[in-house]
Amino acid sequence: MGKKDMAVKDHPKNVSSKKNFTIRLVGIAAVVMFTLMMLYQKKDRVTGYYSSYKGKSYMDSGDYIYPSRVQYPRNENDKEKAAFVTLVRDRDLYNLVDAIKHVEDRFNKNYNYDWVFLSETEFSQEFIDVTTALVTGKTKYGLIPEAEWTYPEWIDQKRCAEVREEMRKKEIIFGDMESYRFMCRYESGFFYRHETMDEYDWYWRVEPDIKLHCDINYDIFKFMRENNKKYGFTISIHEYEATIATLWNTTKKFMELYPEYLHENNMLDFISDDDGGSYNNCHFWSNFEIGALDFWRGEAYSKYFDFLDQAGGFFYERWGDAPVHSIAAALFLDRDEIHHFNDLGYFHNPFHSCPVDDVVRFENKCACDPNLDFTWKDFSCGVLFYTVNNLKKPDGWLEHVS
Ligand SMILES: Nc1nc2c(ncn2[C@@H]2O[C@H](COP(=O)(O)OP(=O)(O)OP(=O)(O)O)[C@@H](O)[C@H]2O)c(=O)[nH]1
Ligand SMILES: [Mg+2]
Repeated sequence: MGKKDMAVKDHPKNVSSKKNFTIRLVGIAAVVMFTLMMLYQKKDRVTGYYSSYKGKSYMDSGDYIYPSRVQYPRNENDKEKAAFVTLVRDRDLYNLVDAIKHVEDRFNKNYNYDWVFLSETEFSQEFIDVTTALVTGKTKYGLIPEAEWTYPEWIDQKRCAEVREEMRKKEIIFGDMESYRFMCRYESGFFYRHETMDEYDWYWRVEPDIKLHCDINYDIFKFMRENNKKYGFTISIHEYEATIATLWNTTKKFMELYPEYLHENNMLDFISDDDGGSYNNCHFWSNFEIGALDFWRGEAYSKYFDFLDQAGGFFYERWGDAPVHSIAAALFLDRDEIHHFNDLGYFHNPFHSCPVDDVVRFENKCACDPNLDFTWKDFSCGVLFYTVNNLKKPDGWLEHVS
């Protein structure tokens, strides 16, 4: 190409007309594409074929304002040090298989996290074979040390038996069961110390007979870490008062002794309606938990658990791990470290969590009836959680309060 040709080609007039032509071309292409899209959608409607939800994603915080104040992870290459953990009896294997399959199909088949099974008796080969076949990550089977599934030496076992008999007469739920008490104490103070859990920073507790109603399209452990969350729940509820008669007074004594463990941005207003005078019985339902193990392993919670254990309420009453974990999380964590998963869809008899927001439900292919969602109902503590934390409730939540 000669000097003259170049001069003609680069003349300002030619450059500008070329630019105009390009703009026009892009404009025409956009109109054609839009028309084709409209025709395609129309054709879908007319013939009755609908494809999956393709609208705005609730995970895209720029476009979609609910839920607020969290970011969904983008980089999913490297895994977190995390595992599922299930305390279960060998004989409950076939109540557990469906729960595992739900979690695998809805989440773990894409992430392959490990799964730890714990029990006070050895697991059978059948249990090991069946669960290993179902889990896409590594499976581990832990035997609970005898000392952690029995009465501590300072507990008066005769008094325990009397309490169980009294609770049986009063028909207090699980009140007559000894094994239930060992279970609650173990979930409160020991599962995170089992040697099979040593290599992990995060856990997700799974119980037999639960269901996950929705796909989870992001790495939920990464979500916890990237958003500085330490404790995640799906359902919150009021505890039966008769099972925890002295739990709050014992907790108050602990707070007087160790005021330094109370976080300055704690969530006392979620567990007490009178600034700590009494417990309102609100707790996170601990059959589902996703959390940071370092919180339970840390100084504040370790001291708190030991204090409760000395008081004996796991046996002389029937303290559940749910109120114990919840009170600790509400007092010792920053309130912003606690997260309500409103997008998973969850079932543990008899309550459902089912996103009432259509976008969340459609995007995650939730197979549940939003009218059954427990979150906004009276016996739940969901409304209180959103209110005290100044969180935006989903559109239409008021239609689901009763
Ligand atoms: N290994 C073992 N696990 C137990 C025992 N009792 C309960 N668990 C487990 O502890 C967890 C809680 O027990 P659940 O019986 O589900 O208690 P719950 O959720 O309060 O009550 P329901 O589910 O309504 O029966 C579950 O993961 C059970 O598998 C026990 O004696 N031994
Ligand atoms: Mg259960």
